[in-house]
Amino acid sequence: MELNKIDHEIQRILNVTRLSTLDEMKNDFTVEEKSGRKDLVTAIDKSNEKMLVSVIRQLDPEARILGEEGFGDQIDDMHGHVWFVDPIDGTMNFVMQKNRFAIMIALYVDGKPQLGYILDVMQNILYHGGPEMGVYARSAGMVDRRIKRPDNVSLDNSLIGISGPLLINDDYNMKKIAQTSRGPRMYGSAGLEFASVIKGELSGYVSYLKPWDFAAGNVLANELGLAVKTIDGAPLDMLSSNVVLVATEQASEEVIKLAN
Ligand code: 2AM
Ligand code: CA
Ligand code: CA
Ligand code: CA
Repeated sequence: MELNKIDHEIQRILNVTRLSTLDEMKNDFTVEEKSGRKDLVTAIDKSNEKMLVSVIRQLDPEARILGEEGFGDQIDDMHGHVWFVDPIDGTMNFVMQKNRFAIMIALYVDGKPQLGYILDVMQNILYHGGPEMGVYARSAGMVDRRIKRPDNVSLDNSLIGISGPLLINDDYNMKKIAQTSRGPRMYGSAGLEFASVIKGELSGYVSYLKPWDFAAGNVLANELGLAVKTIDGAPLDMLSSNVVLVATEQASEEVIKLAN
């Protein structure tokens, strides 16, 4: 199937998944601890992932799918069509706030970013795009609005997103990085923090993340000329955990210098 037809179908299924999420949220749903009380999964994470995986398989017979909750495939290399699915990004926010969470999908072909989607469920804003296509945000009932490349702002003139654990533990000199900025921000959804960097609300975002947390944001950030690297300044490994930094060129250089 052509890329733009796949794109259209993914946008459609994201909306279906959003509606079923809103519906299931009205009733009680199971919440389980994964590694502990700060790491949760709900029945809705699981049902979303099952639905998205089954639709992607129908759309793209070549698909190999890496999903957080394990309903996809075991993936050891980036050959061919590799999809990433995060059925609810910000599960803690979802459980505690019923707000500030996203559904994310990304497609890479032979390791190259192709399509990325971050759906802010409660605001009903879809961030999407890919190489040579541009990056767009679409609010409910509106047309796509093109997102332009954010200004190359410096750390001292901007806000920076830093994940809770990194800042609390002062890993990689994060307190100093926060002090150098105009202030740290902490949203609890990697997808929505990537979206804030893409919109130019934050000069950067840094967090320890898994592939499904950064795959979609990486597609969109790349297309807008933002730097996406590990905190050491190395390229991301798409198949393992990374301390990810997405930032303007200027802020990226400054953060990497302060962190190492
Ligand atoms: P998740 O909700 O899909 O698990 C803040 O917790 C952000 O970091 C969320 O986007 C969350 O994604 C992600 N994250 C990555 N690893 C995490 C972990 N071990 N515990 C909690 N959140 C994690
Ligand atoms: Ca999780
Ligand atoms: Ca996530
Ligand atoms: Ca998740």
